[in-house]
Amino acid sequence: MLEEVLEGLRGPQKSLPSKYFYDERGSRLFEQITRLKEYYPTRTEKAIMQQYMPEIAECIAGDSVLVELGSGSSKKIRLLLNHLTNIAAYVPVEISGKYLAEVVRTLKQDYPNLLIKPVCADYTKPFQFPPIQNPHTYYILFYPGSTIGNFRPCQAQQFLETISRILNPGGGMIIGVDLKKNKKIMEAAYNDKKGITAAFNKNILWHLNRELNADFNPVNFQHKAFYNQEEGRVEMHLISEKKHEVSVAGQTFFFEKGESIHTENSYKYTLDEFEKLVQPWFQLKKSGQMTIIIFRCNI
Ligand code: AVI
Repeated sequence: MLEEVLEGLRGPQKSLPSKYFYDERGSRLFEQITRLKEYYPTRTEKAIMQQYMPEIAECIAGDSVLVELGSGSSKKIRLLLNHLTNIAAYVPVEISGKYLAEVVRTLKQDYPNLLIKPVCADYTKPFQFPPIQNPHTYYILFYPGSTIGNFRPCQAQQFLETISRILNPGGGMIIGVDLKKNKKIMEAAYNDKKGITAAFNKNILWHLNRELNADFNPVNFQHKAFYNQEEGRVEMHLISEKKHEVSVAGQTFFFEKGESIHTENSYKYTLDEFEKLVQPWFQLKKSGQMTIIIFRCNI
């Protein structure tokens, strides 16, 4: 974490890896974001999943292991679990350990017959996959929420390549991706009136203060989010309100008034662009090898 953070703050455009939003408080704030009126992706994706669940469930063999990377509240997986019998196991992978433990506790109560093998890990790095005692043939990756949009397209391709090597033939991926749409709708989703997204953005600084002995004062920064048309992404930044300095693990960083820390990219795709992105590794229709189901996250 320290290395990544220092590297990001040393660049001419200061930046922080967006995965560090998600400590316990950050995960809760994100949960609140998903319920906001302005934040359309979650409810839209849920509606699509509900509508097409019988077709989706049909594509998943009974002895599959469901793997969810960045499982968070594990709410959407319930839609799948409710439609599937005889799943070999569910493997939620989540960076925030406390949150994961809490979520798994309630899942176990609600699905007493399901084998749940939680993994507390940063899934962007190699991690130990747990042994699955139940017989199983296929791995199905569940990757909803347009989280793929938080990678740069070249990183997304590397990620897809890694995934395709892990999934045995016959395995597959259920992925959610937010499509390009009206700029106003996209910008409103990241600038909610209640200020929850602003609190979520600033939470990364509290996280660094705690974990890396930093002394950011979040009051000195303002939340900014906008759609960058050229890059096809919503960007989130924290803008320094005044000239000041901050110490991180004993190293000093200078901020000018108005200088930004780039904290997140959320890429939006057209369906064509997304097809091109996944094409080297995944087929879009069910085939003997691999299945990918694209959820159209449209308003
Ligand atoms: C998790 N990820 C897909 C969210 C997004 O829309 O990029 C994170 C988020 N950032 C601000 N609001 C939500």
